[in-house]
Amino acid sequence: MSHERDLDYDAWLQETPLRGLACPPPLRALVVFGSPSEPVLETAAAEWTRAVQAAFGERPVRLQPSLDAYPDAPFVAMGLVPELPLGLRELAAKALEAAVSDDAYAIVSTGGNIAVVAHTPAGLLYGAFHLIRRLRLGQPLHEPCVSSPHNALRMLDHWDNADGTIERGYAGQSLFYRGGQIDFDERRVADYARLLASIGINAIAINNVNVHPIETRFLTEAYLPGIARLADIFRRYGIRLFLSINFASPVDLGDLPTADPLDARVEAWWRAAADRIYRHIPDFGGFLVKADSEFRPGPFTYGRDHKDGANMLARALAPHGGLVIWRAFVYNCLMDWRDRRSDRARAAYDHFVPLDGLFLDNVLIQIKHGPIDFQVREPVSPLFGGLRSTNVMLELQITQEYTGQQRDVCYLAPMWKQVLDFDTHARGEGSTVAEIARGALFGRPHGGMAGVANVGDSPNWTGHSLAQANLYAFGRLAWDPSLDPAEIAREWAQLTYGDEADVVRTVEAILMASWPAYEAYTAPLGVGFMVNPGHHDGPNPEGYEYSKWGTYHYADWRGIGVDRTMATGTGFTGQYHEPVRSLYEHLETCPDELLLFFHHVPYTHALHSGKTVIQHIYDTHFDGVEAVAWMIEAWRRLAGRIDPVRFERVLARLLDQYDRAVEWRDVINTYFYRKCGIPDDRGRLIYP
Ligand code: GCV
Repeated sequence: MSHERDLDYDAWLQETPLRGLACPPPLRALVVFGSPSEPVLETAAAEWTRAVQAAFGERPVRLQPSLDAYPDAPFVAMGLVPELPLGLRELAAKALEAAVSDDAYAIVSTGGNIAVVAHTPAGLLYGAFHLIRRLRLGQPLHEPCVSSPHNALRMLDHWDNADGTIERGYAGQSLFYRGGQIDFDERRVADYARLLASIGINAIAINNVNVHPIETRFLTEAYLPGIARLADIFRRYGIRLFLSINFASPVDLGDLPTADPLDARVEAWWRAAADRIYRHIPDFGGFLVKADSEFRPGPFTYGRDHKDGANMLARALAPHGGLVIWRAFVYNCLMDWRDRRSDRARAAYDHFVPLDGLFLDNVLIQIKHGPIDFQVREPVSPLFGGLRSTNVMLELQITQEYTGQQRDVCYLAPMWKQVLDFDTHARGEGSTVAEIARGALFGRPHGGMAGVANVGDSPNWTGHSLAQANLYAFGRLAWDPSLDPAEIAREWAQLTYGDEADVVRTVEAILMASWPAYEAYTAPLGVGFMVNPGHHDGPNPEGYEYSKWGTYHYADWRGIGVDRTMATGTGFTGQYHEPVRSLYEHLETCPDELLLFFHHVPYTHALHSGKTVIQHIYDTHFDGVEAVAWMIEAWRRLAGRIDPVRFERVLARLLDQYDRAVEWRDVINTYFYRKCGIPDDRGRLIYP
């Protein structure tokens, strides 16, 4: 694919010349201190060289490193600390003194030279991308800085299937598979890996957590050579490969009559499987496991629990340094809507808190950010702060399953930021999800963040071009959760569309308006799940109301919402620490945006905003459509200032979004009007 044809392919690593700028002298030369046979270090040098050449049309001269003398001409250096010449080595060691992570880097400036320094090749790669970002953003290149990732694991979970489809994928087919085979375009996968490395991603699970018969065979000699070729590509960009596994593999592959985790034959089987994988992929990351969840097999079949299952796999991987990432998305998906006492929101906590402290040190429990399932608004899962002696990881959904399916723009960073900043009070004030997920709050050896990937083989990776911002923001927040989502949006807009101030401001404004808009025209006040069953797109207020999935809102002619209080409801609020528990327990203090998640109230209930629930519903649904109309107008004003291909692609999506928002507005408003018969106090058209 040629770059002229589709600039979206380069995403935030655009290669357009930086017009009007002469190449600053140090950028004309590059000197690398480190073993030339180290592939990640070579990637760092190659990326920097490529970026300078693209920006100025000049390829930096590669100078030979010397431990005794600096080159005469000014230069950019990239080097591993022990390999640096003495003066620079001391400077680098000092700069990196406080940085605990192997992935940390520093930029130091010596005379007119700029040096990117790190303890590891991966650190250098992240440093190189930082310098590239500065170059494209027009920031001072010499400014000293040191950066260390907040999370050790910064991971993408692909829900790709071997047949080439992607579960909840909205951007084409898999980049890795076709027709049941490992089948990929090497160049494309490498381009993907560099996008990921540029935002600090260092781990990738390449197959769906729902593991089907073909992917079950990924552990065998039939598939491992192909998987190893993928691992080779990602390795060059500092990314370790993980596989999702089927807990029943020993049975499904026909080797054993049981998958009981306490059966010695089963343990030996997994040990052999791990040994085999590591023969092909020496730096294999480990297993991602969905067990006893949504009909996936797991230890429950044998009367065992999650700890038995996870620890058995952990013992198999431990000799190789591998990890087990065990998902907490476990609930009864055969519920009865008639039973008002049972509550899916409680499930993860009820399953896992009794096992706290019993998991081995190379197990992490991966927790979805909310207690239900990636809705446009949910409270934070109380499992954060509930587990104290277990490694945990935060799972976010970059792919927009419930947030517009990459047909609607919905920039998710502001939502993620609220999750990361949420104070669980598990150890008093300041016990944020960000500190828990990284492992710091409870002094855990492992932690991190995983995002369910939103890419496929579509030419612009993500279907909706603006959905690239979500992938970008995920990586940036996983590296540094203190970043401001608006700043990330601005940065992304400038890197992607160039530095015309008006373009950057407008794209930022559209992105920042998009999550509130999506929430406004879809499900109100934290109630969630008013979508069509199965594909989860579009309005269907009772799509799941009488189903087995446990996602009910209990709307009747008087009111709506789920009573999850301890006083009169399911007791879910009791899973939080004080003062969060009381905040949610009481109607008077429960935040408006989560009201219907925690309480069942009449339509005439007055919110803190002063509006009644029903008037809030009507108003937000009209406002949400207006917000989309505003986005279209704002985007249209950028005509001629963004290349036509990218401009038209986004415009088409926004126009489609308008129709979808109207559909949501009318279905939801009519639904509630029919339920309660209360008219809109502003007399707008609500279909009877
Ligand atoms: C991969 C939701 C999604 C499923 C997904 C599941 C999970 O239920 O709709 O597609 O399965 O979550 O996270 O395991």
